Amino acid sequence: MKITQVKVFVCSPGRNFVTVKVMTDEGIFGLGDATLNGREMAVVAYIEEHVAPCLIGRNAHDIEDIWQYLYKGVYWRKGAVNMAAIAAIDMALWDIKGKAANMPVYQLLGGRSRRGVTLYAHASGETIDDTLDKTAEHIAQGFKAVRLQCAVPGLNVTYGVLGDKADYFELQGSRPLPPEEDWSTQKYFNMVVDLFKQARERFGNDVHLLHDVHSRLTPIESARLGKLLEPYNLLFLEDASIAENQDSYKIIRQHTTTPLAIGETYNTIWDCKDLIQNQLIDYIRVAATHAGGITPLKRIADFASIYNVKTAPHGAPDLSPVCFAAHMHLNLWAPNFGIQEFVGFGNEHSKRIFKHSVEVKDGLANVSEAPGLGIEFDEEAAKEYPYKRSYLPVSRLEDGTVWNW
Ligand code: GCO
Ligand code: MG
Repeated sequence: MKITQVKVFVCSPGRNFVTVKVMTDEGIFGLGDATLNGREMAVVAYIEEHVAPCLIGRNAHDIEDIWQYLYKGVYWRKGAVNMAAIAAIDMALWDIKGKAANMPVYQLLGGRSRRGVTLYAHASGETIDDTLDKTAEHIAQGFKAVRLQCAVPGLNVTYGVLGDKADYFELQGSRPLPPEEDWSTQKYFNMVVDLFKQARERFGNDVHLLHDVHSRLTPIESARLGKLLEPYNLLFLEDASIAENQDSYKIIRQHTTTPLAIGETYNTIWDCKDLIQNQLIDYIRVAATHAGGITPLKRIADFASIYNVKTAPHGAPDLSPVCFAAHMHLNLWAPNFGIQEFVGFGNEHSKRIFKHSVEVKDGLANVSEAPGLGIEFDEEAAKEYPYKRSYLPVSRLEDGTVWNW
């Protein structure tokens, strides 16, 4: 089965998505997600100019060979733009193989390891009460795990929070230049410990609670937060500190038993090899779209399983439903799957473009038996939502110093 064409689409039904369609001479095509939030057009140019011409005429069944060709052949290796491009091609080829075999992709990966995929929902509020009310709504809907984010009193904007304190990440669409957010670790600490204390008082110990620090703390501050949160039994504390220096997580690990998760920005296994091998984390959050697709995620999951590290794929709204579908198949298969982040299936515009086969019931997700990834993309509808330049925010400390985002 020969690849005849690689098409790239950019649409913005509320936020930008880059979707790749790989066509073959047998009429079967596959879909992939190449969305790199805030740098979308770099990936579009990369695929159209540098990747697509190399694929024409290749056998669409040679997933591994094509992955190695694109990864090793580029010479420069790694990098967010390169790996998002490889990811989209890889997902599309798995989609094609599944359609050709008339099987859902999870069957090709090795079959089902579980009844369904446990999801965690987002509860974000302007006050602790507001956040807890939203948590209660998710629990009432059947979710067994909820991520809690709350506005920090005294700051203008807080990551993950909407309303008057709107977090610019969530409201993509009208940010032609990067907005700026302020940060104070001192003010944050006062709020966050209270948030989880009250959450446990109100909801008891059965529900899983999670929290994303978005890399705002130094390792010793993360260690302190992990210790302070121990009584509230989090499923995990996400992105406590940046781990460009993977050894720095030893500091956090030496001080706390709060489970740690990281990895949503990682492009390859090399970004997390030491974290996994030294058992410095408990959950690895690499996403198919940003780490080269299904092929390397399967490899990372197997490697992580040796060290008791579970998978918890990134599931923010800037990963398209095509990526979510890819994660669903990996999650159904991976013996060491942990939990999947879930923010719903997008707005009404997005739902017109992407038609998926995922069903959610009582906080558990499942795919249909549709062959391939089980996702459809409406090219005509996508044309109604043209690309809009939009950036992620930049974070600064109160004295103006640029900080981690
Ligand atoms: C998450 C993430 C997102 C990211 C976003 C950046 O855990 O869901 O931290 O909120 O900020 O994906 O594009
Ligand atoms: Mg995160």
